[in-house]
Amino acid sequence: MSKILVLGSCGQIGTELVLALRHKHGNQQVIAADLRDDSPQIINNGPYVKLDVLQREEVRTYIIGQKIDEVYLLAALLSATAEKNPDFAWKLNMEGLFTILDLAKEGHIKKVFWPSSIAVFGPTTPANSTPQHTIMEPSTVYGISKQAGERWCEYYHHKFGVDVRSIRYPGLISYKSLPGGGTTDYAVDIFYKAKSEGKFSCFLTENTALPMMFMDDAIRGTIELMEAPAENIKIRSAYNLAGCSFTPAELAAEIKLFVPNFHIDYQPDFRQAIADSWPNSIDDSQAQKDWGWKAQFDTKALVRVMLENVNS
Ligand code: NAD
Ligand code: AKB
Repeated sequence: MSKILVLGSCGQIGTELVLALRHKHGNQQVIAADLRDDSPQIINNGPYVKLDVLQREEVRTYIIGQKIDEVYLLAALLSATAEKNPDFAWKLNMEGLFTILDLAKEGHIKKVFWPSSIAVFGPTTPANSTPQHTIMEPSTVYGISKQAGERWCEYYHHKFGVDVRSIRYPGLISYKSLPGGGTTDYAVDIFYKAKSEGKFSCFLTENTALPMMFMDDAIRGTIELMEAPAENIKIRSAYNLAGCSFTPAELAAEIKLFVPNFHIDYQPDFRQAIADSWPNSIDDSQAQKDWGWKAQFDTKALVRVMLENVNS
């Protein structure tokens, strides 16, 4: 039985990933690790350790001592927060990755998951149905760190045989945990405001289309990728993965079907430039071909589930 460590486990993805992995492998097999300890959902139902991914020696000692087989490295600064603190974003987003890749290279870890993002694409990338292989000139510090991370993952795989796997997640929509400082966060916040106030002020313009995905699809995709036979994983940088794609106006129109008096207005801020540099939609045919990926939630389905589950 594999012993799994999720680093950065108390955030938007980690909370749901830990629960899903514990359901699959057993609670004691999946260790949650974070700087934070304010996520009772995962801290109370299995092992938790306070770890700072920037403390390389501490992380090494813990992973070697606990005989960890698989690491999911989620700790990072997301796009909007990273633009406010570029030096630290680069440090956090890169140093933890090297610590984990080196442990895998030395044979201490068998498998690594490290998430990339649609932020690896930039203003010169074809914006519609963005292909797996295309122009990648990211214009944000977050995107630059993700693109560099992808290159290093591929390098460690080819050069040292490290079994590292990755997904370019779109904006993730969830109700079990809140998002942590991204440009796509509006598409979660809108549901809380629709239910509690019946109105929402959006920091992107009405026609800004972005790739998005419901969290259940993202978690299932992550686990399916990690369980796929190694020989099927042809991409060792990161896979494009598509869920759905919508603009704030299209999302608001879907919400109005359930909340008829819902009102949205638009007050774009610095996040508009980030969103403008990202694709509108993603071509994920390579992931479909290599390991059978298929999204289950379209925009209508995720709107219904979100409105049923967010607290007003
Ligand atoms: P999040 O901000 O919600 O969670 C990150 C977690 O990492 C937090 O709990 C935080 O406390 C922890 N952390 C931060 N610094 C740490 C450190 N030094 N040591 C240990 N833990 C630390 O982020 P998320 O949305 O869960 O994203 C996880 C990963 O997925 C990130 O790499 C992110 O770039 C990537 N991603 C997320 C999305 C999305 O829409 N959520 C989309 C694309 C990619
Ligand atoms: C963000 O908006 O920064 C993230 C992402 C798409 O990487 N949700």
